[in-house]
Amino acid sequence: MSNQQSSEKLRLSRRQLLQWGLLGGAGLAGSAIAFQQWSRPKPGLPVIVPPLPSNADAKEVTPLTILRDFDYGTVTQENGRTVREFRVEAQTSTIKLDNAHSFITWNLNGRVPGPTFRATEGDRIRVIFFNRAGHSHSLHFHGYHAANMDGIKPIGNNKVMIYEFDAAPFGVHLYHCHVAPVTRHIGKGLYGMFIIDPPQPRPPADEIVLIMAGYDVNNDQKNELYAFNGLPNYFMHHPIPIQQNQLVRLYVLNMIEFDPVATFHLHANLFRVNRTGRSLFASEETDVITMGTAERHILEFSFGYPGKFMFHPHQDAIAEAGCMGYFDVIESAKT
Ligand SMILES: [Cu+2]
Repeated sequence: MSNQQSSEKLRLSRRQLLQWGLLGGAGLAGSAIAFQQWSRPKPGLPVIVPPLPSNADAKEVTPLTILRDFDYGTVTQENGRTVREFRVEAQTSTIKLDNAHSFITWNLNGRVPGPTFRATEGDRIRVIFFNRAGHSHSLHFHGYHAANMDGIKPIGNNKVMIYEFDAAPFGVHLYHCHVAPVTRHIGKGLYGMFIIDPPQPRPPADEIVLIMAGYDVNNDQKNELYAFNGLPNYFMHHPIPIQQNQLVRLYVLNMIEFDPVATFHLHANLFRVNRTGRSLFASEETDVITMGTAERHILEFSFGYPGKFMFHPHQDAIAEAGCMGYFDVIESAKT
């Protein structure tokens, strides 16, 4: 092989590696390289998002509709930069957790979890927070912001607060009420996810939000019921349709109070873990990841086999009390 051929080969492989996102990610181990390579979607193929089951009413907010519902706010340009304005209202409302339990929630815009706010790093975020819940509440965002925007000051009933800050750093974040006792304010539903996309978007994928939470239904500082996206056992009876061989990007958040940790486990597969979404690359591959309260990650996977596959925390007592669901992998047509 001539020197020219050899350098061309090297250049091509460098280009290919760059394409796969493997150069510049310092410290990636050999095994990381192997699964990074495998995880890339085939270029040019559209992302297939199977429709939700026909019985899901588009107007009704359910754990299924929350999955892929991203609130990008009202976008304006101010002095040459993108401003995203979110108008939200703290409310008090009752939801039916199961046949035996109605539960009074404190929530945003009538839903538990609250809206999934989404922005790109560097956008200006303006959250106009109306408190009509009957109690003092606040919105505390994770991420960078000034002290007076930290959301620890209670906002009284019928008061308004405007939280404003730059969206940074990119990653998967969260917000929640920070009024004491925080266990109670979060446990009653005042929390949600806040996704900040990197300036260069992640590759196309079917993007899904799953938030784990617990319900202390008798005020004994313990959870009696647990849920993904607000309702116990919902995804057991309404499996999440995903497409075979489709890259799924799961944004997962643990908002369970009282229990120190919960894991997330996926059946018959492994997922690539991007901790807090703070990288463009995954750092490990596993099928169970341990998450303390407020920890959140991006988990990427695709299913090679069609059929129904469970996901749940491997604290099986938590899973059996409602934090349990299925993916329904729809078979792709053979090409
Ligand atoms: Cu609160």
